[in-house]
Amino acid sequence: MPELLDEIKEANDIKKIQIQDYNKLAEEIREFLIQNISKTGGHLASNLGVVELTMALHRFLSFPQDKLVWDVGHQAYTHKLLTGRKELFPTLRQLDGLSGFPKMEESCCDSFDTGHSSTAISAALGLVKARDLSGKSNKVVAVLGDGALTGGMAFEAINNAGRLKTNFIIVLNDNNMSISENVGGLANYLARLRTSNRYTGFKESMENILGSVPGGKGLVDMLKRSKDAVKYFMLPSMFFEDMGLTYIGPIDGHNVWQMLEAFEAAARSKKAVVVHVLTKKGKGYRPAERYPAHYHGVEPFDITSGRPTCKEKEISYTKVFSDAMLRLAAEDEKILAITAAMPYGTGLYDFKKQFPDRFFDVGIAEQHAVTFAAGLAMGGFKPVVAIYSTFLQRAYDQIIHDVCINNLPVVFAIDRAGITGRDGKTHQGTFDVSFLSHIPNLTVLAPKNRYELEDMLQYALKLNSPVAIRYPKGDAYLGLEEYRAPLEYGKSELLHEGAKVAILAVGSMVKIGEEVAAALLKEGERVTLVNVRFISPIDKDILEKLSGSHNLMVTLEENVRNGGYGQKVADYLFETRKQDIRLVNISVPGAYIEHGSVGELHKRFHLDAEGVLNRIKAEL
Ligand SMILES: Cc1ncc(C[n+]2csc(CCOP(=O)(O)OP(=O)(O)O)c2C)c(N)n1
Repeated sequence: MPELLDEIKEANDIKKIQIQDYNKLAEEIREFLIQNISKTGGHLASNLGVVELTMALHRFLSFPQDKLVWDVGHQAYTHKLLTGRKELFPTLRQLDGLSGFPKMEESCCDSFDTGHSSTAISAALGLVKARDLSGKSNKVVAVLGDGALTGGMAFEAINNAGRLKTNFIIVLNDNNMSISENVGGLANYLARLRTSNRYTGFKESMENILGSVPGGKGLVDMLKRSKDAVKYFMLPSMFFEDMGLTYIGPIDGHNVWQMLEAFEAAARSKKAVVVHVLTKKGKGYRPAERYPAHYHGVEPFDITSGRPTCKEKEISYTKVFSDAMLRLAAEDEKILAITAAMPYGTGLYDFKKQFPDRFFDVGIAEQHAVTFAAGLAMGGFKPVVAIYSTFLQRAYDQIIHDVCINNLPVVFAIDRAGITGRDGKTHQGTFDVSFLSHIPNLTVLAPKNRYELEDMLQYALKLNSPVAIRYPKGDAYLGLEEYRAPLEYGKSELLHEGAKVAILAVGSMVKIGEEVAAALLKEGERVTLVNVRFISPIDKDILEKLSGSHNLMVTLEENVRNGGYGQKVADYLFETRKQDIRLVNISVPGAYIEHGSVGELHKRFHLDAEGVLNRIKAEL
């Protein structure tokens, strides 16, 4: 039974616990997290790593007046525990339950809703300026990981923070990992900083020694001011300091006492201060310590074996993409693969192993990934950029300005398109049709099943212009295998020909359309079913044909209505003066969709077969 944790009923209660009991409290928190996440699933390794860091921050700050901004926000479980949300943990990431990310609606101690990476310094810097402008004196702290620091926005914010003349604390939680290994020059730089304890020790002892001898103080000051090659005893912390920030570290991120000292020192500064803490991802659960990437985000699992408790998955779209990439790349050495820090999630890990020279993990840098791909394509290669729908939002301008204006053969493999489930509103992929399908030169495709994803990837790589293929999270649909007509540019696929009602389904919704068509057939209604295939350009010929013989058209898509496929059909009917045809647009509501399982959310928004069937029947 957790004893100390039970004493924490609301924010700031941690201050009532003796600091010498903090190790026991940390143990209780870890046990609680492991027990709970093993049942609900969630972000395990990152949360286990920041237990002491969060405790130290909660000892140091006063909520809700002080502001704490978590980058990404996947590591805020201990923060939730320490702000009175313990009882809600059994509902973590469940429909209408506790969110897996910071959420202001849940608690006044959450300062910013987050989910995407590398935003914390910018958001917190805004809070600092707002504080100063309104004459307040509360503390503001941003916490970001070494992975998040590879995102361009973090650098943009540091560039601005360097000019600050008031206090702002940035905690760099360095666990030497993004989801997978952290990449690039920055990872190397942090590795040098991490091993610089002896430099810190050396710096301090030099200061002490020199400071204690006559005239030594002046020498220390002179050395500190010196811009010469020795640069303050060759400390590798120069990057932050040269940018105008103060650097403190590296500090043991599992030692609350040391962190508190560092935070107190940082709070005295009239500048932005980076406190560099070193933590172990997965700490306290052996499998997560050994395989932090694997245990970054988990399904419910058995604590003893570490294995998932849910049933074996069928083959996912991600796996279909992964295998197709291997096959196609073996035949064409021009094919390259790019990920923004998600080699596992996007299914490119096998590609990395098989073709290491043709694989690029650019860090959490979606914008750079896209323009980098444009350069590769300009240089004669065929890059495939695999990015989740939600994270591709970042690269809207790069898609237009760098890829599509130059009409370059870059393929966007857009995984997690549509409703993605438990990560909630920051992670749903329900906008990509809207933000991609109006871009000139860009072809936008959605496969109905696993076979079509394979065909579309092969087709896209031959097209010699930009192509986006969107496919959903989870098991690939294996039905309709017999319908495998070759892809023809701009043409949809007619699956069943009926009368009166035509269902036009996009990608993942073809499966639902098929179920609905079968149910209606049982009731004596033979409907037409179209697999849209091309979201852009749309197939006007099929719309023309169907409008001559049907009086109800139903579009199905996992995207918001605005800017979706259904609106393109509406526009076509309007332009061609076919207003006598009734059009029903079934899509995702134009709101931010909270967490829950994909199935539950489909049901809630009437995107399951039953919901669609009822809607059509109501129209009939
Ligand atoms: C823009 C964006 N791209 C990708 C992701 C997916 N993602 C979530 S956490 C994470 C790694 C973050 O690493 P780090 O900041 O070091 O935190 P850690 O999990 O190691 O604590 C990534 C890539 C994201 N949340 N946002």
